[in-house]
Amino acid sequence: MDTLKRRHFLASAASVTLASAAVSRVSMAALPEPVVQTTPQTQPPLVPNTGRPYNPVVTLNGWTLPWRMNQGVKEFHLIAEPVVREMAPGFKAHLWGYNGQSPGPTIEVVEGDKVRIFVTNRLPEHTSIHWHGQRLPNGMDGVTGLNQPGIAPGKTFVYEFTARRPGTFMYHPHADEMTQMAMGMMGFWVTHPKGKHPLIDPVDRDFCFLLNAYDIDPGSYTPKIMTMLDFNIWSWNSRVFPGIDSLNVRHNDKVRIRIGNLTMTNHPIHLHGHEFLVTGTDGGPTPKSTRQYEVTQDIAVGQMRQLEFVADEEGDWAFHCHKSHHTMNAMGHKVPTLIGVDHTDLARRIGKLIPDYMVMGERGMADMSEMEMPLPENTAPMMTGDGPFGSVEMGGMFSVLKVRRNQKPGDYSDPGWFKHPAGTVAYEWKGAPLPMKRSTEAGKGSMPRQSNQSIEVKVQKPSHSHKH
Ligand SMILES: [Cu+2]
Repeated sequence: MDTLKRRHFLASAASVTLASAAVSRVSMAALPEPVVQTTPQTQPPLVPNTGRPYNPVVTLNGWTLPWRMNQGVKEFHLIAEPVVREMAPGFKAHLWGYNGQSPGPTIEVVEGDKVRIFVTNRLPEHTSIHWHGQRLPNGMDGVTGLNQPGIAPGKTFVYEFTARRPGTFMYHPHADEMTQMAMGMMGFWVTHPKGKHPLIDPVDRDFCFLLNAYDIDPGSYTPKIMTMLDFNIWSWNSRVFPGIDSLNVRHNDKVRIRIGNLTMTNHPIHLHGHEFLVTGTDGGPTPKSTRQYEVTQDIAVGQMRQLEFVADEEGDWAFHCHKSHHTMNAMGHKVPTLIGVDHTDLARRIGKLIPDYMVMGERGMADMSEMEMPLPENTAPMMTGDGPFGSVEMGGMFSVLKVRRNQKPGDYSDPGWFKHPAGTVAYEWKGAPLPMKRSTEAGKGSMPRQSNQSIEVKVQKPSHSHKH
């Protein structure tokens, strides 16, 4: 994990952490050193070297958060902060996330683990974390105002609970949720079973990602947080095709894909070339008697699903949301041109009027120098992706399952395009065209044709006289 950059900020944060009454309850020398990830590339599985063993997951275009063991408790440190996320090559977004990225790192624990999560808030407003789907003490559920006060900017809170049931979970703020989730604050959580489980099979590859959505006009960087339905960026782990890494597996691998939906609409996720079983839902592993083979699984808002299959067909198989508008990138028409807007000067001038004003993403980041660079239009093409046969004409929630005989166990690298055996690719018909002949039987049966005259259909458009 040499791409992980460790950030030392304990000295500057010391006054902050000591000021928190919650932290002082925990007997410890210091907070766990926060680990920050700077690349959006899929990181290899984090094989556990402390605590109970398990078979780690691979987070698509993401990573798993390392922990430290403290007297039998697994300790994690999440930093809620503004981040710059490359959503696809040439397209960056100013989001809010955790530990350098949106979504935040995946948290992996084992059933029965005692877990302590430190959450430091570096956002300009209060936050909290709700551990979506977990059994835990009510005061650890993270709903601001209901279960705890919000975590003020600069403060650190501690969440402690035992991961009681194995399964697929998520985490996200429960404070100014509309803003903070629209800005990208969310993460994945996997609780592995301790030992053999009758309903949880061991797999060779275990992938996970979140469905998320943004409204970012082409040429701008920050999501519009008031959008309720009309999003234009449909992403997996805050990446859009062709920025989403392929899922690379070995032929005949048993594969599990865990998906959580934190958008505002449902997504029918469709896999080509294989049938899968839904082996897990929000409530944990599904009873075997309820499992049936599917090629599409609808995932509703707030739901998690586990899809499992044996990858026994070689090739490059499309894997995508089946809503065709969700496999496209930004389609904005009323686009304000922000290219060339000098945010540095804007911030300085507004700062005279509002002393605390800051441009999104300013705190703790070097984005201002980036803004002064000459920028190309910051967006991803609506339909794009160069495949071996031309443009794939996709965007958004689209990736490829690559099944290869020579993919080594544990190797997640991209094997390149599939080399089709001779005679197995659709081809153009080069023979004589078939004669076209119209049927003379039309109109028979229960609905006989009345006359040979053609019927004209008049379309009356609604008038626009009323004012909006
Ligand atoms: Cu969709």
